Amino acid sequence: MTVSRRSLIVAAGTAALGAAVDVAAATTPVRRGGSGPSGYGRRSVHTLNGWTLPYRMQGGVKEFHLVAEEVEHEFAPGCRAKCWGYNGSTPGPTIEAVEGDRVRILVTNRLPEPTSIHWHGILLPSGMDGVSGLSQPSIGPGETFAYEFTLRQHGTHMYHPHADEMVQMAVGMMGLFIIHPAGGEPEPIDRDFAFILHNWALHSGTYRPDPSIMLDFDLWTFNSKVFPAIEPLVVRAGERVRLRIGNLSMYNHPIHLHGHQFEVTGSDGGRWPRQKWRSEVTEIVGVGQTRDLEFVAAPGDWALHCHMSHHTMNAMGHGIPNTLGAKISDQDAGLEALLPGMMNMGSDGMSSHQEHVEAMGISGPANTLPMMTGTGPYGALEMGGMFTVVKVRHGLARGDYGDPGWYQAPEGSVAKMISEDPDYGSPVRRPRS
Ligand SMILES: [Cu+2]
Repeated sequence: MTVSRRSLIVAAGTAALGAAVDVAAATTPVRRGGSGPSGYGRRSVHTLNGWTLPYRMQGGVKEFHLVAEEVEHEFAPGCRAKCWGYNGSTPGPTIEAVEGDRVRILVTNRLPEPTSIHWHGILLPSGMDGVSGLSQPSIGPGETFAYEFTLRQHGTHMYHPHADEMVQMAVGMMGLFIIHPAGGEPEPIDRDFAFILHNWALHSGTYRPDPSIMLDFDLWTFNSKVFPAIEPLVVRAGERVRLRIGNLSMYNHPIHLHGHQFEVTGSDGGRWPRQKWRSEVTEIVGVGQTRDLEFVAAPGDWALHCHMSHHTMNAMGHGIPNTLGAKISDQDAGLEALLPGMMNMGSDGMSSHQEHVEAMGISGPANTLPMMTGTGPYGALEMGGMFTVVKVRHGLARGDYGDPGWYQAPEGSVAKMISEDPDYGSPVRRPRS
């Protein structure tokens, strides 16, 4: 049975936050693709590559239904895996509600092992905290548990299992839990984006993330997607934008935005008082933390990425000999005899990697993305992993998130070549000692 759009909560974009409409009971949990309006109109969070879970009103309680289950997931075209998530996706759907709401969250376990859900950062009775064995019995396979509590705060929060946590999180079980302030935003937000940082050990040629890996991951993701599959953040010039970023990976990630100084305005602890805001261009989102970043958008195409350079690459080998600067081309013939098809790389830097993969059509191992990829209006981007583009344009309609293509820079405002002579000019060098 599919849930019709009408059976979901529908509130006009102009409706006050928190104004809920009772609807006909829907008895089936909503899977990805069956998503409808979240009920918060324009103020709704835009989950990158994701969706908001609809709810239904049951006697004054907002009732949500999560299903923990295996999902088929695509990190980017050419790389798929069997992951675990909620309601057909990893991360699971975003839960949105309003400070003061009473919420009931049904959790059905369709995994082969017990699970539970911890509501990360949310103030609630101890018995609703979701720690298997400590605050509740585990939810066994096939069972449905009900969590119910009243939201006494606002802010950017998360949910994840607290049962066999290392395995269940490593294979994708997590989601965002956004609580809007009861009185609306003191500073109106025009576009409110949300994503979770994560890492995955999906070894070349395999289709199941490996939960045993602690450091050397293959994929670094925003909402379980890598560049170039992470959707761009489309914004109208002059709009106030918030990025809500959570981290349930195994690393801290310095998230860097080009072209703007953003203000860090909130965290798991809600929206900070104005005197605590600070101006940054890079903000470390630590493991288990969330951060809210706000800025007024300036026109252009602006990179948004993790500043750990390995985290903006896709699958790569570790522990291989460093050939940078080595003269090994004379050895090629001999090596070719020993290793047919072998091609040495990296002695002049790695830039040729993307060219080799794309122009020369060299395919890597099965189900493995090239280390760096993507082409912009001026050539190869040589990126992967935690990288996407904030596309700010004049004249977009409110609520239009459609990809506007590449930025048309005004005449004379793009860096350009002025000489092809390596001896050009008289640059000052530090004297040799
Ligand atoms: Cu990172």
